[in-house]
Amino acid sequence: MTDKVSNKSMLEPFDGITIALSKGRILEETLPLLAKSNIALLEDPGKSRKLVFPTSRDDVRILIIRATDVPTYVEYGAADLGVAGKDVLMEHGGDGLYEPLDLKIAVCKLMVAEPIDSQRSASRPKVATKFVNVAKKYFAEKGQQVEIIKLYGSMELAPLVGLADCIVDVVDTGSTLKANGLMPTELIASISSRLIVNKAAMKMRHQLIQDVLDQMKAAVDEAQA
Ligand code: PRT
Ligand code: MG
Repeated sequence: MTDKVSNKSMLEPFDGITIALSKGRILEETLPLLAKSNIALLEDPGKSRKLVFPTSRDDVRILIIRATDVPTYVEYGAADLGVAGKDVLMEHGGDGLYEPLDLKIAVCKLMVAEPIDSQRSASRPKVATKFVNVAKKYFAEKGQQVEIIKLYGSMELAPLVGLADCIVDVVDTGSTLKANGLMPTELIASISSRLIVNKAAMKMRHQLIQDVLDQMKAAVDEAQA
C-alpha cells in the first residue's frame, strides 16, 4: 500500500504495446506463440494477484483479465492487442476491432444442446446461455421463436432443473454435456481464438505491432505444420 515507487511506475504512461490475455487455456496456448516474438512472462500469473505483467521485452507488457473483457479493453485502446475466443468476439459484436490472425488455439464448437430424451415440443422454447446476442441472432435467422435466459455459467444445469429447454454453449470433448444428460444438436459456429488489434494502435504503432503479428503468424504456421 505504501509502496509509492511501484504505484508510480504503474501509473506512468507506457509507450510500448500492451497485450490483453485471460487466464487458463488462452494464456497457456498463447504463451508459446508469443515466445516466437521473444515475449515471455517473467512471473507466473497463476501464482500472482497482479493484473499487469512485464515481459522479457521492455516494450511489451501483458494484462490478465476476464476472457469476456478482452474485446472491451482492446476496442477502447486500454490494450493494443488481445487474444479472445471467436465465441466471445461474436457475442461482443461491433466493428471496433481488427481481427487479423486466427491463432488456431482453444478450438471448440458453439452449439445448441438439449436433453437426450428431449421432445422439444414447446412452441417457444427457453434457451439458457451466456451468449445472448449470438443465440438471439441464430434463432431469429432460423425463424424460430425462443425465450433467451441469460446465465453467467454452468449452462448445462438449466435443462436438468427445468429452467430451460435447451442451451447454447461451447463444447470441446462433449463430456460435460454427456455427464449432464445433454447432447449437442445444432452447430452454430466452429470456434478458435483470434488475435485482435485496436484500430488506432494499428495505425500509430504499425511497425511494432506488424512485427509481432508476423512472428505470431509464423509460430501458428509452424504449430500447424
Ligand atoms: O471461465 P470464465 O468464466 O472465467 O471465462 P471463459 O469460460 O470465457 O474462459 P475460459 O478460459 O474457460 O475459455 C476461454 C475460451 O476458450 C472460450 O471463449 C472458448 O473460445 C475456448 N474454449 C475451448 C472453451 C472450451 N474449449 C471449453 N471446453 N471454453 C469453454 N469450455 C468449457 C465447456 O463449455 C464445458 O463447460 O469447458 C467445459 C468442458 O468442455 P467439454 O466439452 O470438453 O466437456
Ligand atoms: Mg470457463
